[in-house]
Amino acid sequence: MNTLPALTQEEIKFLRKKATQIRIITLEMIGHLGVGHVGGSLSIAEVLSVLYYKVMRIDPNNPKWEGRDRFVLSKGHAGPALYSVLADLGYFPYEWIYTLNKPNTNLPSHCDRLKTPGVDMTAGSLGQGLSAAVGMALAAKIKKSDVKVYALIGDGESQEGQIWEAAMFAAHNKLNNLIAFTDYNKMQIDGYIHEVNNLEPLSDKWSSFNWHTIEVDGHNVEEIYNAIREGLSQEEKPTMIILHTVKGKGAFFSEGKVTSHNMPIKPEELKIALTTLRSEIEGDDAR
Ligand SMILES: Cc1ncc(C[n+]2csc(CCOP(=O)(O)OP(=O)(O)O)c2C)c(N)n1
Ligand SMILES: [Mg+2]
Repeated sequence: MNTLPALTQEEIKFLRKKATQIRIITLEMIGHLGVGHVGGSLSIAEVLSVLYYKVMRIDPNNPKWEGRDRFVLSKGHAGPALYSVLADLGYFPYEWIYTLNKPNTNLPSHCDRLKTPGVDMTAGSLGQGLSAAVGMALAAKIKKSDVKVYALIGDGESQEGQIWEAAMFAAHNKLNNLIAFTDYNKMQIDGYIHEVNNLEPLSDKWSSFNWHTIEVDGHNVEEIYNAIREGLSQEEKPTMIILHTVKGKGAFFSEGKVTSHNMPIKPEELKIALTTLRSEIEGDDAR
């Protein structure tokens, strides 16, 4: 059943601000290291904001709580965006962000559930995370638990065959406790999706695999939230929410650029980008 109330204007403002904060922390983290997966991290700030600050049942003080909702970042190279949220929520000391991908770090470039408190699934080998999420959702059904499972895949990742095997199995098992998102930023590591291996018609594909499918502006927190509400009210089907996004969103050196996939950040560029994002937050507060 749909148990989420509609968002208030205050909540919308709060979630937008959190998305900007996620971008700030992500850039600080990658900027401190000097290089990283900027593009695919910045494109998912809004969906992470909605999930972690409004939708998911979680307890940052108890990351292994059996009754928590699960989140699988199947496109595990976007780890820095997830770490930003987890750091902000206090899953681990904030200073850890300055250890990203360094020797002996707890924040590796790609997500590792054995290293980072709050990370529910190890990922990085594209195509596998959705299968793990399907297994988690099936396990919850078998245990008659009300745990919900959320999974985020990339559009380039959707070119992996394993995604479609997982899609078929989730629908077969009527996993209405599973909500997945596609970060449809139209780019992968080697270039534009439609040039490498076209996914269209993507929405029709998911529908024909028997998923409830919704397309939204992936940078609009209200649209994302309402799509999740719709997904949670499904009685028979898993839900795929296709997020139309812009790779590298929010920083002048990365926004809309294929080169943002894994890029260096110069200190002077970082400074300018952070100033712009911080002024957005102040502007938002003034509205
Ligand atoms: C199985 C597998 N093949 C190749 C790679 C190398 N790889 C890392 S990221 C990436 C592109 C992913 O594109 P997409 O899913 O669109 O990610 P995003 O645009 O969100 O960064 C590739 C091919 C990988 N990690 N796993
Ligand atoms: Mg992509």
